[in-house]
Amino acid sequence: MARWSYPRPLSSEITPRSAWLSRRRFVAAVTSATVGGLAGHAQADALRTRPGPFQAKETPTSLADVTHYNNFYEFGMDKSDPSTYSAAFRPRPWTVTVDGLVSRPRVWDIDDLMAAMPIEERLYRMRCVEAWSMVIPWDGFPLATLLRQAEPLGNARYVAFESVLRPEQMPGQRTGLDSLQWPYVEGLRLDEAMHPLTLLAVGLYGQTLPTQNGAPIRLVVPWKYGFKGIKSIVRIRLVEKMPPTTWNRMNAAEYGFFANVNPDVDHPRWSQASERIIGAGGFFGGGRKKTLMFNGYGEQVAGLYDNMNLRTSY
Ligand SMILES: Nc1nc2c(c(=O)[nH]1)N[C@H]1C(S)=C(S)[C@@H](COP(=O)(O)O)O[C@H]1N2
Ligand SMILES: [Mo]
Repeated sequence: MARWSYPRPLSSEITPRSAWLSRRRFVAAVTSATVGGLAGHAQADALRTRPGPFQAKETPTSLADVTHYNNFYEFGMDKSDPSTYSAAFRPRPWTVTVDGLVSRPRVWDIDDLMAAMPIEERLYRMRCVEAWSMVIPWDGFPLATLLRQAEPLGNARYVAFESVLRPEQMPGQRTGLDSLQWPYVEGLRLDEAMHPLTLLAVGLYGQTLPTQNGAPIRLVVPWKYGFKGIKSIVRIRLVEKMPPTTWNRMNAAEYGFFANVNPDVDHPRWSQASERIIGAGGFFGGGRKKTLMFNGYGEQVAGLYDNMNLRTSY
């Protein structure tokens, strides 16, 4: 990976949480020129958001960790690769196609989409399948709002998502990660997709999404392992059959379609009973906690799985 020669972001571009908190008080008044380039890369602009429901109680992970400890294999396999190698990625112009089993298919320009949707800020816990976690203030809108506009047909049962395929800007798509079969794809059952917790994020910490976090638009499903949160989405398709998903296709024994956070069902190679909290307390003690069923969102989502055996449907 070292042969890629993208510029590294300067540490001066990284804003600590304290600066974010004070900035939030006047964020509506500042121009994008003032806040441009805060986290990650050039496209960051202030977003107009309003506080949404579902606020986690935990302290948010620092903006530096949220933007420098990432999984985004299109930009490499190490946690630092996405922030390093995504600088040349251009999330404009961009369209998101909503089609398949709907009455009103549409190709949305991303800016029209962001203007049409009410953007809320929601502090969500995120749990990666690799047994670490963060708490991230996402800015986005419910996926349900977009799907309702498309008017799903009666035979639509699942939603299939597709990431952008752009090897000229995504070095990981040019290397030997063949088994992933680009583009990255993901899916949800329609009732999961319509759940009010399921978010399409267009920003975090009050600014447009940094490239390494999935600019310009990505999925966030907080009761599922992080790999369900597909980044840089170009297509959302309503379908009848359960769609293929990237990690399940690569290794079905290790990564299921549902991928609900579940401390009682271990990954074949490690325990899911606890998680390392990124940015808290280092490796010795302090920075771990017990993992909660559905990542702590059981009250909201357990009913979706009443008739399912979550040991076999993992
Ligand atoms: N297109 C795409 N989306 C992706 C991934 C990826 O490699 N490619 N990685 C997933 C995984 S494994 C995780 S944990 C989250 C990480 O999101 P973050 O870097 O914003 O924390 O993105 C998910 N979405
Ligand atoms: Mo992950």
